[in-house]
Amino acid sequence: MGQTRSTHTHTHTHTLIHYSRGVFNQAELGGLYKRFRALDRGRKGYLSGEEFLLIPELSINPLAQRIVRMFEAVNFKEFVRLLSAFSIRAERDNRLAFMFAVYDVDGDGLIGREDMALMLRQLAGSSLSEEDLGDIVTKAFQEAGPSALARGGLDFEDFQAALADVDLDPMAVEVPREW
Ligand SMILES: [Ca+2]
Repeated sequence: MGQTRSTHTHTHTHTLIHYSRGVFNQAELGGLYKRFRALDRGRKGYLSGEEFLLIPELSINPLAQRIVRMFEAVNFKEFVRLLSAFSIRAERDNRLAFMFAVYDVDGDGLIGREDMALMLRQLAGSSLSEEDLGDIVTKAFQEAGPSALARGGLDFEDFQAALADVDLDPMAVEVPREW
């Protein structure tokens, strides 16, 4: 890569640290910016889904496909926010909130039957029959409890409770300090 003029101003960096919810420091943001520029073919100022998945640490993550659908184009701010939510250093509730947003496919604030069916279909592809799919979703709802059943989906509190004992670290993607 040739040396390019940095567009970072001091204020901009502070905004970005805030945007990463304090997960990344200034030096790490500088590294991320270099990586972003290297992935951004043609200097568009954003990454396509395909370019985003060129990050090896992300391409092996099961959530990455879904995220690419959420963001057809990822600008640098979104890039920072996404990678910070994936970090092992992110606060648990921030990571859960991010996962919740990913699973709430239609964005209505509940993880409902349709959301689950869509997720499962994306993850399992055609290997899952409609009947199997229905069984899995029904079982998940029964386990989520009567309030979720009555509401027609898991809200964020249900989701937090359902994952209370789950270690999120295996789902984390740690960004290397040096790219
Ligand atoms: Ca939903």
